[in-house]
Amino acid sequence: MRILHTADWHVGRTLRGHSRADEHRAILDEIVKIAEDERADLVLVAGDQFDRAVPTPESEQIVYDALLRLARTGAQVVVIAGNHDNPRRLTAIRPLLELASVTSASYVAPPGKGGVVRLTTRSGETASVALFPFQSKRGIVKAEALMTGDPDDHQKEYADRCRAIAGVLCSDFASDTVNLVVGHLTVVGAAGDGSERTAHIFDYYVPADIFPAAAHYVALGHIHRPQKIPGRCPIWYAGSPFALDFGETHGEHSVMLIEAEAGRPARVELVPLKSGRSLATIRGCSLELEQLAGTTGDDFLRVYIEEAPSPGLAERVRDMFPNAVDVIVARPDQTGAERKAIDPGELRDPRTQFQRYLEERGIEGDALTKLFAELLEEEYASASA
Ligand SMILES: [Mn+2]
Repeated sequence: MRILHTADWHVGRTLRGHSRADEHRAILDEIVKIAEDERADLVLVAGDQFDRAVPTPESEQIVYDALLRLARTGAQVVVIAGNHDNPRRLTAIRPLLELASVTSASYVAPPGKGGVVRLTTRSGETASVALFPFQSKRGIVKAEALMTGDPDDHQKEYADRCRAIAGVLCSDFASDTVNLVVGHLTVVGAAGDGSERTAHIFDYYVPADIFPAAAHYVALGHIHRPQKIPGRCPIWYAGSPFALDFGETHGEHSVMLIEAEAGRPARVELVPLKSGRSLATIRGCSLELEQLAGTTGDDFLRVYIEEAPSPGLAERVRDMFPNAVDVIVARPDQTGAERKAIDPGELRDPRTQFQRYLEERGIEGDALTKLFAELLEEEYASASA
């Protein structure tokens, strides 16, 4: 049986207000094409299909279209809720997804109640798939307990309960089926993905050994950098399909392809994805930046301008780099710019105060000083009228 594992699409994510919908369409096209070309029998989508709990109609269209196209390749499709997805929305659409042979799970459930599904693929083989959608710590550790006691105890309680859940879900893994887990959670051993949003991700985690040796493969979502987690069976994060923010410039984006057969170890292959635009950071004074203009392709850019701020500087740099989404004026450290002793008499004049402020901040401000003086004149004029 051939299995394709993907996760963390985050459809609807924008970059400083720039839509990424076209990139999402392109990357999901690429994933559907891989499923087709590789004749995947089973596609596992391990959570965070959406970026937010209340997706736009455009995001819904992109996600559901992708799921349906994956199903139309002839593969069985399994999708679980991640922490960014709204589990109730996924539950609401579940009967419609079922019509298209897309199996979904919003919450952890006992094996007989949707927690484990048995799917027979077009190759005639049977897969037993344990579903471990995202569980908030509140779903595992009682709210009341969270208010009191030691956070380390809560972590242990969370890990212990997740272990118990995994134990029950994986208890009927048999020797004549391909045994799989799809989960959205943090498994220790996972290196940080450098994402700007990792802070809340790394609060609760489980050890890799909650997954049994009887599993052919554990398909994870939640960490955005593709990686193998050492454990008793192959455990992988597929990673996000393209760079979602400037913390994710590791450049590794992929889906996983797994070849599995009952009673034999699985073969796992990482397939790189190419459709997403890269995010790059460049820095320098405006002369140095000028040299880089036109060399950055269609990368989204974060630009650090390393010189004293002056009026219109950021705008000029934006003109040089139409794909700049972040322009930050980072003044080089002032050296030897000592603060002059303040003469109180001198500071009585607002123009002098403003001048001093500009000097202190290292801002070249002839035009600004002039404008300030004009504003001040107007103010004086209207005050005396
Ligand atoms: Mn995610």
